[in-house]
Amino acid sequence: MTTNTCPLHKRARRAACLLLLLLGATFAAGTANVQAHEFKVGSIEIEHPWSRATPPGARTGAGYLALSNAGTTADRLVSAASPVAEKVEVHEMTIVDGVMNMKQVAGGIEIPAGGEARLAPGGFHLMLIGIREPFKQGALVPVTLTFEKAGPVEVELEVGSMGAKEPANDHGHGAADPAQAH
Ligand SMILES: [Cu+2]
Repeated sequence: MTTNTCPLHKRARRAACLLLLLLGATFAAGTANVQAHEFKVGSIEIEHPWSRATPPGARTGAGYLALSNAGTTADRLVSAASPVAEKVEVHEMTIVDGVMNMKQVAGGIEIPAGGEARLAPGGFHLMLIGIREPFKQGALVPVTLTFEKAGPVEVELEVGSMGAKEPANDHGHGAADPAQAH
């Protein structure tokens, strides 16, 4: 289920990446923009890490991202941490008899050799527990991901709207057009 690739989503993502590349070519500072959404460590690539805005007083936030492994051996996302949360756990959401449940994933999430793993609403996610302040739309939340083989890497979760179902990949008018937010 987690290795499925939604073609629509992928197309949107590709369009967003293309847009970022174009922006990068236009502005000298654009490089920083590109790197904010694509991270790499060893043979692992982390694409568009994102989160959702949290209501005032919320104690937890979630993190979503896509992982791909260009290497010839499998790797695992084993842990995560963030300076803005007391701890970060790798969770899986399941629905059992219509009841939504989530639990910590023992042993982390495998990214097969040449394959990918997806942390997305309704499935695997990062759970940031004990967040120090609400996540605001448009903010970047720093998270360190640690892979069994590739080691640690710092990424930033781009905070979307409270009900966002996918990353705010339309960098053309996301923050400038709040009417787009649900
Ligand atoms: Cu969770």
